[in-house]
Amino acid sequence: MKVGIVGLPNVGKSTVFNSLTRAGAEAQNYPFTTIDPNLGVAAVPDDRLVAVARVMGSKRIVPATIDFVDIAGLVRGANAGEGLGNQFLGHIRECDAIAHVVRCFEDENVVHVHAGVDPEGDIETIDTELLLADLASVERRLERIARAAKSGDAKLKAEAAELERLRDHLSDGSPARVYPETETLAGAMSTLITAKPTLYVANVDEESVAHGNRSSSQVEKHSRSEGAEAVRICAKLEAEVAELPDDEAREYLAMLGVETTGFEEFVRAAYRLLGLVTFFTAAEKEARARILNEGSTVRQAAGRIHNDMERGFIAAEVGDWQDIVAAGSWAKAKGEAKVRLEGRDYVVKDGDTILVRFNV
Ligand SMILES: Nc1nc2c(ncn2[C@@H]2O[C@H](COP(=O)(O)OP(=O)(O)OP(=O)(O)O)[C@@H](O)[C@H]2O)c(=O)[nH]1
Ligand SMILES: [Mg+2]
Repeated sequence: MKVGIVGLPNVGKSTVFNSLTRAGAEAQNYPFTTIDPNLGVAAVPDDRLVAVARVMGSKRIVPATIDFVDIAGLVRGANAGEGLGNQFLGHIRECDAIAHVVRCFEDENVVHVHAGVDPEGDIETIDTELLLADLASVERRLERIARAAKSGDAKLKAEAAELERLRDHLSDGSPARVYPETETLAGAMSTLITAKPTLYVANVDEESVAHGNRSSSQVEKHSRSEGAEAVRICAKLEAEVAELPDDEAREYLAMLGVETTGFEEFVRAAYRLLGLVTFFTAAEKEARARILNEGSTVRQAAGRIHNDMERGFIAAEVGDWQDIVAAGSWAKAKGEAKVRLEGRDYVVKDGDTILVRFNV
């Protein structure tokens, strides 16, 4: 899974990126600190995996990961070449989801590129730029397809007609994600930024992490109106916490009245937004968590582990992580009938621990 971080310049995108990936990207108090995109990987924190690894005697723990890309800030007029962000939107087109960072913290020392802290206005500015970028991309594709369709190819003609409708839809100011899905447009849609699920990140002050503030409420309201997800984090605090050992981090957060790190919230929201589940595999060598689309079968899950396992799939032993941990070992869980043998069409549930039987 890959998430692209967007937002105005100087709102804390790189700080958020650092808090998620511990990648140490440059975050400074001036717009356009980020020029070349930062790429980083975040390990998904999961206490369940640690517990499973312990009872399975696994030597190594390999968490699920999420890739992040942090690009230059977008400004009003980006589509017409203003600022820098527009050049890097290609990186966002490859992503599965967008994290839209919105400034919700007051700090007179940190320059705001437009009028001042104004979440609604900021979101609209970014949305407009993303929409215009998509519109330009659809127009380019339409031109290409329409030219090719002159050969009389029925499929190309159909796509050209659909693209015209999509262009009009975007021109009216509606994002691609609310355009009805069609097979003809699948290719075009996969590259459109406004077609991607969006997670708003309200970047608040330390004091507002626990209960939010007026600005973060606006972001939450906006996100609800779109059926999107919103999380509240203090990026600056998170970036500091990310540098601490786990137990110290929790203690520090507890002092501020926060139970989980913003990153944990972020991951949970991303899972809800994208409809994801986690499953575990565990043996002596390693215990591993993997991300899967909700509704996937155990055979598809096997394919995430290895292609051969999907091809030669016979059956899978499946147990809920909690039952395995309570039993104390895989063998004991089996003895207590907590491990079931499932066929290829079994739909994997969040927290399943899976042992695949397959033919090579
Ligand atoms: N007070 C406060 N300052 C913050 C917070 N988050 C980020 N900042 C500061 O805001 C400034 C900009 O942060 P960056 O992470 O570089 O912002 P950016 O969005 O990546 O900026 P560009 O790359 O220039 O577009 C830095 O000085 C940060 O320390 C926060 O939650 N509170
Ligand atoms: Mg930056």
